[in-house]
Amino acid sequence: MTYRLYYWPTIQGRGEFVRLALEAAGAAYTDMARGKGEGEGVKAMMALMGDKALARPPFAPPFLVDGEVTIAQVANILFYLGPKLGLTPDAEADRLFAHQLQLTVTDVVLEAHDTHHPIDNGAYYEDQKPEAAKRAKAFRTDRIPKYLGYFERVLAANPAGDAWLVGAAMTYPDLSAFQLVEGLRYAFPKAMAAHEHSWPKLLALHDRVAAHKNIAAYLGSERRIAFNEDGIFRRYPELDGG
Ligand SMILES: N[C@@H](CCC(=O)N[C@@H](CS)C(=O)NCC(=O)O)C(=O)O
Repeated sequence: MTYRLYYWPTIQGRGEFVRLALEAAGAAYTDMARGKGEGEGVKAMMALMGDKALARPPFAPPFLVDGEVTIAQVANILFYLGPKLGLTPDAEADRLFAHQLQLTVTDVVLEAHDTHHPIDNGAYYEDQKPEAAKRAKAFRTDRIPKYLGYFERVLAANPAGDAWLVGAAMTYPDLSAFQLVEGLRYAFPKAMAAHEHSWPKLLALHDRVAAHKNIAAYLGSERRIAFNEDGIFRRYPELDGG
C-alpha cells in the first residue's frame, strides 16, 4: 500500500516531520501535491480538503490518506504511522510519552512560525515586522533554550540510555527533534551558535539521525526541499538579533 501524503509542495514546513518518518522507514509514499499526475498537485489537494463527501475533513495540510483513512495534524499522523513504520515504542506508557514529545514539537513549531507571523497568518511578514522582532527576541532568548533544554533533559533521563528520546531505539520524536535542530539552525544561526553547547546530547541525537542510512539518502536527494522563506523556519537576519 502506498501512503498518500498531502502537503504544500515547495516547503519543508510541517509536512517534513511526516516525510522524515516515511523516509526513515523506507515506506512507499507519494507526496501528492508535488506531482502532476491524476489527483496530484495543489489544486487536487485543495479539492480533496473541500470535498463535501468527506465526513472527517482535515482543517489544514499536512494530511495523510491510507486507504479509507484520512488523517490530519502532524502529531496525530505520526501517532497513526509510528507503529506501522516501526517507529513507535511498544509499551503504552512509552507510546504516550512519544506522543507527548511530538505534541511539544507541535508547540515549538507554532512558536517558530509566530516569530515571523505574530499577528496575522494571512498577512505578509513585512506588514508585522515590529511585532515579529519582539516575538523573535523572546523566542531566541527564552523559548529556544527552554524547549531544547527540555529535550536535552529527556535524553539525559532516559532509563534506556541517552541515545534516543524514548527507549533504546529510534522513534518518530527523534526524527522530529532532528528537524527542530535543523530548522532552528537555519532560521536562527546566531542564537543557535550561542546556545548549542548547552545541549550536547540533543546535538548528538541530531547527528545520529542525520547518519541514519535512509535519512542520509533522503537528505541528499531532490525529495528534500531546501529551507526557504515561505516555510516555518525562515532566515530573516533581523529576527536573529541582526
Ligand atoms: N497543528 C497542525 C497545523 C496545521 C497547519 O497550520 N498547516 C499549515 C501549513 S504548515 C496550513 O496550511 N494552514 C492553513 C490554515 O491554518 O488556514 C499540524 O501540526 O498539522
